[in-house]
Order: sequence, then structure tokens, then C-alpha cells
Amino acid sequence: MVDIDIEKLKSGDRRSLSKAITLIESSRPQDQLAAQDLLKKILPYTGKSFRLGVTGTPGVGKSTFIETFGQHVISKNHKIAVLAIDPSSPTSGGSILGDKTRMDKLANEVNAFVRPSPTSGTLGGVAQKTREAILLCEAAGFDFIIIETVGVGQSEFEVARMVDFFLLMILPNGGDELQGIKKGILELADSIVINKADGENLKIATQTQAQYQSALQITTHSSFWNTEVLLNSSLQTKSSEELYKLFMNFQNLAIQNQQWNKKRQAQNIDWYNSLIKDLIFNKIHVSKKLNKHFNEFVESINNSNITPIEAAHKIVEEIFSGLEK
Ligand SMILES: Nc1nc2c(ncn2[C@@H]2O[C@H](COP(=O)(O)OP(=O)(O)OP(=O)(O)O)[C@@H](O)[C@H]2O)c(=O)[nH]1
Ligand SMILES: [Mg+2]
Repeated sequence: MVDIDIEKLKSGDRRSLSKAITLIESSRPQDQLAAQDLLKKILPYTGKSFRLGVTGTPGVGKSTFIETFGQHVISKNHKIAVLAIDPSSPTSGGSILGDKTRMDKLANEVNAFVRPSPTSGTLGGVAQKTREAILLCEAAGFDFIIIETVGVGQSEFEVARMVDFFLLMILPNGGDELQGIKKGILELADSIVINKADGENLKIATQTQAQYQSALQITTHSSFWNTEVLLNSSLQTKSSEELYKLFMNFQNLAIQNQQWNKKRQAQNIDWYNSLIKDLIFNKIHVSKKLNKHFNEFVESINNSNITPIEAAHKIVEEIFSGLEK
């Protein structure tokens, strides 16, 4: 069994932090118990960070941005942790390596911790584990946390629900404006960055910026913050300072407007709710009897012998039957 030295973890030891994240990602029942115990113990030391989510299509330049920006953040006396969520990695296998190689310099910094995406199949899903990993990084003294996610499946939405600031990266693309942007994502973005705004791309990036600016006018956002469309190039360090100022300004405004803690509280309750759903679902599969009935219902649904709604009611009733009296 993995044994985590909490004092070492709190002192910022990256090996202990790595081990702790491996523990929470483990699906072995005894590891899960140890993980819950660990999270309980470190909880008082969490919360003191800026949590930034970065999303965008593959190749938009997320990792390159984090590599450059991360080093800038370190120069501002922060300790930075980067966690990646890659829902496509189990099949493509490519992006994990990509993340590693494109954050080489950052990963070698003493005040940085870079962790690639966990393999899927972890209980409760990759995104849930990332929430726990955020807490572990905070307990280890990392006060600037970046979650990188490819815009695949639901991962963007899940990341938006666990960060303070959600950054959407877009490629300069004059022709097919707003294409491929999932419904609801623009509303979630606290900033939109048109990336690779350099060299020959600059002109088209400016056009793309204008398109998104007008698209934003018809979306609703929070009361205290104005979502802007910015240009970025990771080839220039000037961009890093501008974005850093933007994030710190957001934090100050959110605190002044009593929105900083409010958002985190809402995210915690949201997390709590989705955990309950996950845990109930897991219960079905750890119980031999329930699992058998569950699979029988799957067959019955396939054979049109029962409706999905009836089957779901039956399973849920079975789970709670012992508690009713
Ligand atoms: N010109 C220019 N190229 C960039 C910039 N940022 C990234 N690139 C290039 O774009 C390519 C993809 O960059 P990544 O940072 O790996 O993109 P990503 O979004 O992390 O990609 P995935 O992790 O695969 O989703 C690389 O070849 C980078 O060198 C930029 O600001 N300007
Ligand atoms: Mg990447």
C-alpha cells in the first residue's frame, strides 16, 4: 500500500505529491480508503490558489502557452502546478507525450509540478480525480494551478466547473468563424484568446478577434466581469505579463464583489451532487446481486421488454429498499 508522508507533502515535496495523486487515481478499494483519509487530512491546507482552466482544440497552443506563461508566473514568486485532462488519450495515446515534451522547461523548474492526464477508467472519471489532485497540489503549496484540457467530449464543461477562471483558446481563422465551438462554451469563458497571433497570422487573428467580440455581445456573463477577446502569441513574453495582470485583476474584482468564495462554494456543492450520483452508480457495480439485475435490465431494454425509465426506477428502488422502513 502507498504510504504518504503528509508533512513531506505539505513541504512541497514533488515526489510525495506525485505519489499522492497516484493514490487518489487508484481504483483499488484499500487505496480509495487511504485516499479519502489523506484528502480529509490535507483539506485545511487547501484553497489558497488561483485555479485556471485552459481549453481549446488540439494544436491551438495550450501547452506552449502554459510553458511560457508558467515560467512568467514563477518569476512572480508563485509555485505552479499543471494538470492535464485528455479524454482522448486512451485511444490516441499522442497528447500525453505532447504535453510532456512541450513543457520541458517548465517541468524542470523547481517551483513547478507538471502532471500528465491520468489514464481513463479511474473510478469516478478523470475530471473528478482532477478536482482531488487540485486540492493535493494546493496542500503542497502550489498557489497557481492550471488545468489543460482538449476540447473533446464533456471535459471542457467539467473543467469550467472546477476553476476560478476559464480561458478559451481559439485559432486565427477568418473563414469558418465560430465553427466547431460547442454550444454554451462561449458563455463559460472568462476570456477568449485568439492564439498564435504572430507573423503572417496577425491580420487574420485580428479579424477573428472582431468576430468573437460580436458573438459575445449576444451571450450572458457574470455581473462584475467583462469577457474580452484577446490576442496572444506564446513567442512573445509580453503576452504573459498582460494575461497575468488580467488574472490578478479578475481575482481582486471577484473578491471585492463577494464572488470569489461564492463561486467556489457553488462548485463544491455541484461536486458533492455529482459525487452522490457517481457513488450510487458505483454501488450497483460492486454489488454482485445489483450488478446482475442491472445487466438483466440492459438485456430487457434491448429486447424492448421494459422501458429504460421503468428499469432505472426498479434498480434505484432495489438499492434503497433496505432503507425505506
Ligand atoms: N506561431 C505560433 N505557434 C505556436 C504558438 N503556440 C503554439 N504554437 C505551435 O503550435 C503547435 C501546437 O502547440 P501545442 O502547445 O502543443 O498545442 P496544444 O493545444 O497543447 O495541443 P494538444 O495538447 O495536442 O491539444 C506547436 O507546433 C507549437 O510550436 C504561438 O503562439 N505562435
Ligand atoms: Mg497540449
